[in-house]
Amino acid sequence: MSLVDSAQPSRFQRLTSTDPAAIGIVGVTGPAVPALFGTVVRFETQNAATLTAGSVRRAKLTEADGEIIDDIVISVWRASPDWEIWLHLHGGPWIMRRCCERLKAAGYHESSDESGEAWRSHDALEATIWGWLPRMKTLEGARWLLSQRDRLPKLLARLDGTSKRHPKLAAAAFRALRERGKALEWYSTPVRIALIGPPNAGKSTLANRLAGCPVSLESTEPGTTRDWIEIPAEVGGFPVTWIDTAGVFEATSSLDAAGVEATHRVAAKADVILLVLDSRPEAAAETAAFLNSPLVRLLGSESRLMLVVWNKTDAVPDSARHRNSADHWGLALMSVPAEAEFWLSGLNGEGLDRFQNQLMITLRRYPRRSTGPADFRPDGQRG
Ligand SMILES: Nc1nc2c(ncn2[C@@H]2O[C@H](COP(=O)(O)OP(=O)(O)O)[C@@H](O)[C@H]2O)c(=O)[nH]1
Ligand SMILES: [Mg+2]
Repeated sequence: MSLVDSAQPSRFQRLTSTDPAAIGIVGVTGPAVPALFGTVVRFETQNAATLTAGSVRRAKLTEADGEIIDDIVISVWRASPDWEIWLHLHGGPWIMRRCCERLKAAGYHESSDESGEAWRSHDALEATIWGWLPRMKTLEGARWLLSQRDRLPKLLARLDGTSKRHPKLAAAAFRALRERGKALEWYSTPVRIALIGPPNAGKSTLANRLAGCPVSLESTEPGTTRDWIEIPAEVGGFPVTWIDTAGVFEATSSLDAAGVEATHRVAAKADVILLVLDSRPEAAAETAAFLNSPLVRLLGSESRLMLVVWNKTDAVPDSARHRNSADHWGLALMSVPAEAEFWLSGLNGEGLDRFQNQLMITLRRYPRRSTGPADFRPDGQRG
């Protein structure tokens, strides 16, 4: 369906309502669309010349002075010379209004076509999918979401066709539907994984390796990390935030004590706890002290999902490995599921692939930890 109206070549229209929704889409059309790039809309790396029909790009919606109004996604329905693009905003009346003001200042007219007929027809499913797109934190998530345009109707048709005659098939289809809701959350909300352990266990080295670049200071000096550091990354296409923390030990100085205290706070807010332990026999005393610390006892008593990494395997002879396992440490590690124990070396990367491959499989078996009622919207989605 054509949008082009040669009498009013540069137009935009709000394609979603302006209620305080979490998403908003503004369609923009006209030959002058490229003039918006670099002024109203800025790309980090691409330039407009690389945009073709079907392109989807992250960008910033900006003020004239470059100040960022919103992180957005742009989808290109038609490119040069007769452009049609959609700006996918993080909804909210203020961002929507500011976007429209910026477009007006750039010489665009707001289309008053209430029926929306001049615009590309879009069904409710498609609109919802486009609306969710900016929330996807990884490319894999975006691909998965877009694939639902074809897959979801097929699933619904299966449900419709089988529900009466084949209750078992219908139940499976319902389960598949529910899984999609969960996948949406996993792709849009990074799971927060706190690396917690005694000083010198190799938390910072591991965090840097998982991030793929040095972010955290590593050193043989215990107590190098006193604050915590959040590192956004992805594992198997899912967004995660690794949180490197200060080592937990019986602190004597007030600065060290503040570091341990900060680790307690981080642990309380993390979705998952990754206990990083030094598997070398000479570290056994520190490991024992850490596992008996008030923090680990508290986490154990809360039945928090804990994963264990036995680190520094490169420095442990094979024969000594069996001595370290959650079983061996008994009560302290009772809430560690068997498949959530990993042996690896943050230093040379041994065992890291297996850890990353297994991690999300393990995590998805368990409900995500609620961080309190305030984080949940009435529809059950996380805010
Ligand atoms: N052999 C060996 N040494 C490691 C490994 N990971 C870390 N280290 C060393 O252990 C020391 C402490 O590492 P760091 O990451 O700062 O520990 P953190 O205090 O737990 O953050 C450093 O000298 C690291 O080089 C590992 O997998 N194997
Ligand atoms: Mg550290």
